[in-house]
Amino acid sequence: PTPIRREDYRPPDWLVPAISLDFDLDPARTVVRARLEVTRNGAHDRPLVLDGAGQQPLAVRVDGREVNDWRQQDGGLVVPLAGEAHVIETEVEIAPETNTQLMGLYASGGLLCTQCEAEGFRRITFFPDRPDVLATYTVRMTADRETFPVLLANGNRTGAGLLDDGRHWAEWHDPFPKPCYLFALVAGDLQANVGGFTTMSGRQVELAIWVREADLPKTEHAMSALKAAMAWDEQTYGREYDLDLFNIVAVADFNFGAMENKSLNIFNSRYVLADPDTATDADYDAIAAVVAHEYFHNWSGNRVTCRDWFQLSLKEGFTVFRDQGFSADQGSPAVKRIEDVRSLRASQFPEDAGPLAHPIRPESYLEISNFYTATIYNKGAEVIRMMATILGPRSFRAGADHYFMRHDGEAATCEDFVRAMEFGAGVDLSQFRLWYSQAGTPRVAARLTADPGGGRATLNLAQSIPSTPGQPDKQPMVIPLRLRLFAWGSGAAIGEEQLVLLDTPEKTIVFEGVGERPVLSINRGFSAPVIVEADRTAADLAFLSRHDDDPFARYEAMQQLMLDTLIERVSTGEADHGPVVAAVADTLADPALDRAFVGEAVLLPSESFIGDGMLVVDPEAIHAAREALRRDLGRKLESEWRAALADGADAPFALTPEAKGRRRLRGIALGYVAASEAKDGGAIAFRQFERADNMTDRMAGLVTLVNLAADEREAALDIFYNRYSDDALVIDKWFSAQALATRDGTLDEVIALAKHRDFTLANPNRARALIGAFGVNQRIFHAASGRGYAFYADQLLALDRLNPQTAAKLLPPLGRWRRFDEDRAALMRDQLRRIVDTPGVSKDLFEQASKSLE
Ligand code: DPP
Ligand code: ZN
Repeated sequence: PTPIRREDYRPPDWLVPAISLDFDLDPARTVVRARLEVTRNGAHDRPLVLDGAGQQPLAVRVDGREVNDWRQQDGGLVVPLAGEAHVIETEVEIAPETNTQLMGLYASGGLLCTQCEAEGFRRITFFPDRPDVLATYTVRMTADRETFPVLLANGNRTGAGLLDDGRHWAEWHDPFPKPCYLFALVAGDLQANVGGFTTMSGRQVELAIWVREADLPKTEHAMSALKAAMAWDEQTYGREYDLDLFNIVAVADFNFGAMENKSLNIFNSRYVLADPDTATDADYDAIAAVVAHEYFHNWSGNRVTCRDWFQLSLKEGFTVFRDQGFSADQGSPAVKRIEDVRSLRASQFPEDAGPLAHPIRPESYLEISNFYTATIYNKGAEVIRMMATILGPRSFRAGADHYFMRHDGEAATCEDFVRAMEFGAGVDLSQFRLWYSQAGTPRVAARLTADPGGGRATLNLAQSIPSTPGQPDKQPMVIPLRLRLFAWGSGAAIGEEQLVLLDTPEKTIVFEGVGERPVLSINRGFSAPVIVEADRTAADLAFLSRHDDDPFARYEAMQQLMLDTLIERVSTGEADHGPVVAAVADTLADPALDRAFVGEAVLLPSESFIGDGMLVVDPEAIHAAREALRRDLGRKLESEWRAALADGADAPFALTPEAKGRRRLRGIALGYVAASEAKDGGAIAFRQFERADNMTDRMAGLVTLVNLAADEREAALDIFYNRYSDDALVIDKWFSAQALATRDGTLDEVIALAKHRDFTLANPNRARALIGAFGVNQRIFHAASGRGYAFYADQLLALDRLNPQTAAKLLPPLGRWRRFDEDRAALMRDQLRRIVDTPGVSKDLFEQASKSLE
C-alpha cells in the first residue's frame, strides 16, 4: 500500500455545496439514493472522483439523465463531466447488519446508526470523502414504524409522516455546511430524556439523550454534564450553541468513545449511562468529560473543521484541552491535572518513545484510523496548554476568539491556529511550531548549584530530544518551565514563581537573595510535556513532598521519590523504604490536603511506568520491588490505612467532591491493607465488596480480591457476575478486573476468559475490557514463555477480520520489543511477523505491525 503524504495536499477538484440523501432503511438491505450538487473548483478538466467502498452503483444520473460513461476505481466512482455545475444522482444498496467494522451505517442492538469519521461515509454512498468538502445535508429516512419508531439525523426535523405499509418517514435538514465525516443518522426504538438550555443570547435549545427505555434512569448525569458544558463554553470561550436541538444517542457497539456529528452526537453507551450501583466515580467523571468534549467540538471541530486528516490535532488537541479545563473547573484542578499527566505518561510517553512515534501533525499514513492516538489527542492538548501558558489567559482567549472568527465555516490547518494565536496575542511563535513537527518527548536536565554564603544560586538547564522514526536530528524546542525555589530548613519559598522559556540547547538562570540551601521545584503544574532529570536527593524530594506550594509539584516529588526507590530496588535488589514511608505518613496526616489529592499522592507508580524509567524492562523484578514497597507501606502505616478505610465508610452515597475523595482514598487504603498481608485483609475487602452501596467501593473490593489467592476471590467474582449478568457495561468491568490481576495464574485465566460465553470480539468495549486490559498488564502480558504474546496475536488477528480499526489500536504493546530483553524481544517480533505475513490482514493492522518491526 502507498502512504498518503501531507505535502501532497491539493484542494478538491469538485465542490459539493449541497447533498440530499434518501434512505430506505432495513438492516439486511438499505437503499441509499444520493443527489449531489457539484461545482467545478478552479480551471481544470479532471473528472468528478467520488470515494466509495466498492459498492455497485445501481444507477448513475447526471442532470437527471442516466449515464454509463462512469467507471469504478479504488472502490469509488469516476464520472466525466463537461460543465461547471451538475447534479449527480447515484443509488446503492448496503447491508448494515453485516457491517462488523462499525464504520458507515451499521446495526447495534436493534438500532441502525452511523459512524463516519474518518472515512466511513464512503461506505454509505459515493462522495468526496475528505473534510474540506463542505455540504448542506437534507436527509430523508423511511423505515418500519414498529422496529424503528425514532428517526434522527443532523439539524432540524423538517417533516414526517406515515406510510400505509407499516412504514413511516422523516426528513431532516442541517443548515450548516459540514464535511461528510459529521453526517449521522439513527433509527430505532428509543426514548429520550429531554431537557432545555437557554443560551447566553436567550435562545431556547432542546436537549435530548436517547436510550433504550430501561436505561432512561441512567441518563441524568450526562444531561447535567451537557448543560454545564454549554454554560462553561459560553463563559470561558464565548461560544454559544447554534441550533434549536441537540441530540445524544447511546449505542452499545462503538469504536470510539463518542462522535461529535453535528447536533446528533452518537455515544458509546459507557460514556452516557450511569447510576451509583453500576458506575464508578471514574465513570461519572469520564461521562462528564466526554459529553463536554463532544459538545465543545461543535465549535472546535464542526464550525471550524480540519482541512485534511493531517490536521486532526487541530480539533482533537484543542478540544481535549477544552474538556480538561471544563473538568478542572467542575472539581479539583490539581487532581484533574495529576490524572491527565498520569494518563499522558501511561499512553503517550511510551508511544513517543517507540516505533509508532509521530508528531502531533504527522507527515504520512497508510490508514488514518491509526492516527487517533494519545499523541494527537493528549500531547496535542499539552501543546495548546503550553501556548496558553506562554501567552497568558487574556492573550490566549484573544487568540482563540480570532481563530473562531477568522475560520468559522472553514476547513482549517494547525498553521491557521498558530497564526491566529500570534495575531490575537501579538507574539511570534516561529520556533514554538517545532512542537507540531518534531516527535519524541524532550528531556530536560536541571542542575542547581548554590553559592555558599554568596546569596546566589545558579540553575543550569539543558534540553535534548531523542531521535524518533524518520527524525534522527532535532532542533531545540521552546519549553515553558514554571519553577520556584524553596528554602531547606524553613520550607519557605524563595522569591516568586518564574516562567522560564528554555528555547536554546542550554540556559543558565541566576537567582539572587538565596539565604538558605535552596531546593528546586520545576515543571510545576507540568507546564511542559517533558521528562525532567533534576539532580535532587531523596531528602530534597521528601522535602518538596511536604513543602511545595504547587500541588502537582508536590505530587511529582513524591512520585519521583517512589520511582527512584523502586528503580534502585529493581537494579540492586534492595533499597531504603524509609523516606517513602515517612513522606506517605506525613501526607496522610496533613489535614489541609483534600482526600482525593492524598489518594493520588500515596499511590505508587504503575509497573509499566517503572519499566519506562529503565533501560531494559524486567517485569518480574519490577513487580517484586513494587509489591515489597506496597507491603512495607501497608505494614508500617497499618493504623493510618485502617483509619482512612473507616473514614466515611458508613455515609450514604453522595457524588460530592468530598465524598469522591474519601472513596478514592478508601480504595487505595484497602489495597495497602491487603498488601500488608494482614490476616483480615481478605475479609475486610470482602465486607466492603458486599456492603457497598456504590460501584466505586464495590470495585475497590473486587480488584483487591482478584489479587488475593483467597477463597473470597472466586466467591466475589461469582456474586458480581450473577448480580450484573445482564448489564454489559458492568460485565466489562468483571472481565477487565480479572485481566488486570497481577497474581500468578492470571495468564491462564485470561486465556480461559476469552472462551467465556459472554466474551465476544464483536463488541469493542468487551474486546478492550479483556484483551486491551491484558495488553497493559506488564507482568502477565510479558510472561517469559511468550504465551501471552501468542495469545494476544491470535486475538488481534481474529478481531482484525471483524473490525480492523479496533484491532490495530490494540497492537502497540506487542511493538515495544526494543524495551525488553533479547528473549522476549525475539518472541514479540515473531508475533509481529506472523501478523504482517497473515494473508488478508487489514491495512490498519499491517501498518501498525510493520512499523513496529522496523
Ligand atoms: N469521536 C472522536 C472524538 O470525539 C473523534 N472525533 O474525539
Ligand atoms: Zn474529539
